[in-house]
Amino acid sequence: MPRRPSVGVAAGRTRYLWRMATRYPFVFCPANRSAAAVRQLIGAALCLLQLCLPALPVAAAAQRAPGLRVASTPTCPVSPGEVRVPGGKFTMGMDSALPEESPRREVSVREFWMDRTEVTNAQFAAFVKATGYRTQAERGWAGNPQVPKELQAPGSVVFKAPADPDVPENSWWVFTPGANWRHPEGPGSSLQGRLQHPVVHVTYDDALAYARWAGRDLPTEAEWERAARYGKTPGAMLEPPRNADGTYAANTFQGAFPSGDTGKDGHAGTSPVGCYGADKLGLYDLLGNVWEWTRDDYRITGQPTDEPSRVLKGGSYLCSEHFCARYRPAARQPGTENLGTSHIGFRTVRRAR
Ligand SMILES: [Ca+2]
Repeated sequence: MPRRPSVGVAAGRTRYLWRMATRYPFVFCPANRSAAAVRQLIGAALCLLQLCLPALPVAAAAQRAPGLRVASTPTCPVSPGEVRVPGGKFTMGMDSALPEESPRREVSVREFWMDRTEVTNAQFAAFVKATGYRTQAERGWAGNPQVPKELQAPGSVVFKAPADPDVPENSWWVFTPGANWRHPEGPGSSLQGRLQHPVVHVTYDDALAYARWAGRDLPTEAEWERAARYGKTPGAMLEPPRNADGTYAANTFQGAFPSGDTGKDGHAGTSPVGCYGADKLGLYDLLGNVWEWTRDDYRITGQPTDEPSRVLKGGSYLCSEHFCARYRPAARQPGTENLGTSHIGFRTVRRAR
């Protein structure tokens, strides 16, 4: 049985995370589409184990974590704004990859305009300055009947890569009091050097509030996948994102997951938006960097749905070829609506009236 913490906020938060993890076992967990079933089961078990550890002192540890190093390049040459995504019929989903991507089916979307990049910390700061908005992680969960009182303190879930490879693989994700978009690794961390990185630790409602303020919306899953598939070859639907010359086309994870992010693609942890070149539509970072919220409810056949979840798309800087591998257009996973993490962000869309 997983070890249970004994006291305080950490214990309560752990129960909440445990409930989500057992319901949506891949919310925080990597999966290897090419691994044997037994390896997937072991991986899932380790993920569940790590969610049962108490919160740890974070700031100093996070600064040591290879996966959380601040990128050395503060900005990349990209303009803000939007690009037009043509409407039409297209094939969505896959039958030859992960089960949740099936069935492969033909759908159609109307034309829309999508943010060229993920919403950055600078853009989110402008929204907060204009509106005084406080995110869920800053407010906490007081009064939410779904969250036990002892774990309603403000905070968020932070990926903490073990600096020492001998550290047991059971502390990758830690609920961190005080973590939020301003303090991505918790107290002691800041946005210094990261204003052009995608905002993280935002819930679905936080993202939607920003979109509404901007006069826009979050994409549906079909819209997001239409954009991500546009102009790509069938082979690109299964392979890691690469340019024609073999260089990296997205910010993903290289090395031994979870402790050995080498940053071979130029960045360990999140990167400034726009560092990996635009796709055929002119969009950046649809794959990799951070997962992106969509409007669609996430349904899991045969599992309870009392923890509202939305579809996340695109994978993140934590997706490697050996774990996760969800840096593909059809890949998807659930995100619990009222909980952000250090690898979930968003971008917005505008539709014709
Ligand atoms: Ca990377």
